[in-house]
Amino acid sequence: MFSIQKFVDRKLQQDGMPVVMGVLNVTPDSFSDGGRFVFPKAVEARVIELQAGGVDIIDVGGESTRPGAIRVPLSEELERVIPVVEWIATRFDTIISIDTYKPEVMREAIAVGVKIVNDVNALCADGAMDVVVNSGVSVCLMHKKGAFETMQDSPVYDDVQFEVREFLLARAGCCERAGIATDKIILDPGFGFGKTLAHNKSLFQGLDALTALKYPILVGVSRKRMIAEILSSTSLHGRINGSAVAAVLAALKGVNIVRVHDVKETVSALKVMKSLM
Ligand code: 8Y4
Repeated sequence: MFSIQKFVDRKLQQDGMPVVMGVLNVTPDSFSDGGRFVFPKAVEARVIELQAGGVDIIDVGGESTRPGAIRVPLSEELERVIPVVEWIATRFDTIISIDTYKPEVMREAIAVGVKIVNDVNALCADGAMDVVVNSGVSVCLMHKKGAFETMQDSPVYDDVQFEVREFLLARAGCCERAGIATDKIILDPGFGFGKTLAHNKSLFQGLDALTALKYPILVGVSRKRMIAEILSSTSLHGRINGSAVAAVLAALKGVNIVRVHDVKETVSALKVMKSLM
């Protein structure tokens, strides 16, 4: 059975760099011209782009978890992501993760080939933990503060590094007691999820304390508002370059998995890092 710990260890040993998780958004607005969902052509093109860029894990998501995004009913999320997961799994041997917090979506996605559940809600939904325990897949537990709708309304922490680390270790402990193997748990500080730029900076600086733990660490900063805020620019070009720099810095801090939109650019940056460091 697939173990994310073994996967990241092998990647580091063979290529000297972290695992690259590429984002595959399956939402009508990301793949259509005016609301009409286009499959498989647009999805196929994106998967081929991710493959050509050197992706290790494809993260399939059908509901935007951005602050203020519209929630998607279960039936629609299933209709969006399950055919896509099945399609990728039958054509490529790339590891697939499913970005969802809904146990029903997890279960159906696992049935068609998903090996990692990427849950921004850290398996807190009723039944979510059971699905992962019973299927033996790996899981990414992410920290977020507050509910999706309100998490960016001036979040406050006493000590953001401490609070995030304690939350993640508590969730990992819960998962292990429920029967999830240690080598199948990924931790993620959740950049931008209930955090100001100052919180995100503090968490990034404190990444060493997370990578010293026994779990693989995943970082997702790609194209996020924190990058735009640092650059005082929302241009795509700036966000792509800024994100690649952040991925390299995360790798130098020992981060095992980077979740990115721009796989080709990230892999190039990591190759330069590996060669020169
Ligand atoms: C432009 C495009 C600007 C996308 C912002 C965004 C994480 C995650 C997301 C993360 C893990 C996003 C699903 C937010 N972020 N999963 N998911 N870690 N594990 N925003 O940081 O990409 S969605």
